[in-house]
Amino acid sequence: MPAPPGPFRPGFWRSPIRGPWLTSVFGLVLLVGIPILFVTGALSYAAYNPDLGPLNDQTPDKGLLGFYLFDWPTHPAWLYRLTQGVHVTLGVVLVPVVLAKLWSVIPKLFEWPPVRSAAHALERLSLLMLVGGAVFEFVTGILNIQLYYVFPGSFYTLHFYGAWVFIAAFVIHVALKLGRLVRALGSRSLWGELRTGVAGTRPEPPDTDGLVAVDPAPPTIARRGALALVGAGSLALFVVTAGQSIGGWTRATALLAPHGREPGDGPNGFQINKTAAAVGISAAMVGPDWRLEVHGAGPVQVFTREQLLAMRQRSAQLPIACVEGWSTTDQHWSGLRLADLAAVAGLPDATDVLVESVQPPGPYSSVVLRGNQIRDPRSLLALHVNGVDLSLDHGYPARIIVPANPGVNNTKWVRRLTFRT
Ligand SMILES: Nc1nc2c(c(=O)[nH]1)N[C@H]1C(S)=C(S)[C@@H](COP(=O)(O)O)O[C@H]1N2
Ligand SMILES: [Mo]
Repeated sequence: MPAPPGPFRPGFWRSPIRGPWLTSVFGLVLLVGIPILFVTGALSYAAYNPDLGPLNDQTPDKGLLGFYLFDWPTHPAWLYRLTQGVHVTLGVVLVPVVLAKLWSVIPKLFEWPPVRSAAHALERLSLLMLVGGAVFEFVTGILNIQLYYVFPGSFYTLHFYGAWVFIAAFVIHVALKLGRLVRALGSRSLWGELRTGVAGTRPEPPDTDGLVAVDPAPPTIARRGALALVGAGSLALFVVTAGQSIGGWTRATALLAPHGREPGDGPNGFQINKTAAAVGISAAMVGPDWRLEVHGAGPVQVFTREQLLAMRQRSAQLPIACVEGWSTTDQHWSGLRLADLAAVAGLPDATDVLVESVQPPGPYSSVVLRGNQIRDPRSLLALHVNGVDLSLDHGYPARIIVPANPGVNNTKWVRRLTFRT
């Protein structure tokens, strides 16, 4: 059967720089970058403590995919800030490389006939999973960090299962192509390419993969130009993204940060994820009638904010680091140690604590924290930040702050703590 006209015809793709060498340069960058994205993503999953039960677990059908879950540590306090900052920043920075890699292999996506043999069918299926998985993971990730929740169901679940499909296809792809990648990289010198302008640009020798154009057009860009274009794209994205994770003055450069670059002034002037208004919390709900309930071994204990303030106040310097990649520098929090509250509840050896907020039940309104998080002396039910009362948006009258905890588990507007063994 002859190939249909258009992109299925060998003569259709004419770029003189398309070929195994250029594909392999982009491939090498992704060979390093994708595993880092996968590992930091898998760590973020562990950091959410999904093994602590149904409340934390948005992926109850994970089965074996949760095999590696471990007690997420509280040291160093900036751990999640680092792993998730790397995950999000690297994901954004790799977008131009992924696009360039797809461009460089596009003739392969239009192979004719579509299937030649069983082995060829398997290879093409793995490519479908690879390209589909990559596009899916990058698109869901970027929509999430831009707070654009258009997917059916939860981002978290989609991104989690998508990651496993993608990494499986990635491993197969690397196993099939690694030899060719090494050979192709050895076929030309990078320094030679960097010294070659448009006029001297020649196609690579014909290849069995069908990347090199059979009927190349005259060059309009050198390989170094293509590399510079992609590199400049990645660098530009780095510059407008990284500031939201690094903080300090660099936040002013984070043009893509969906929460804006100016978190406000004063002691409460740092990033807010959901404002009180956004989740339906009014000042009246946390006014003079607000009480903290502490459940544990004995009868329920109830405290007013004044009573909590009369107890021993402790402080800690801790950041907030959100799954969306942004984080704050360390803030000075003070309030009650979770460990002291566990003792108040009669359960100094509590293995977990259920934290519930004033917010009506729903996403983010409650969470379970683990024993190691309760026992860290820097883990607080904070009443103050940077020397003043928490603002309503930062969780007044009381919020959780635990070192290395993903932001989402630092529940704001707390009203009940249930310690358990
Ligand atoms: N009750 C409640 N707590 C919450 C949230 C929420 O929506 N409701 N958002 C969480 C998320 S996703 C993050 S990143 C942090 C952000 O804290 P901040 O707004 O004080 O910076 O609060 C967490 N605590
Ligand atoms: Mo968050």
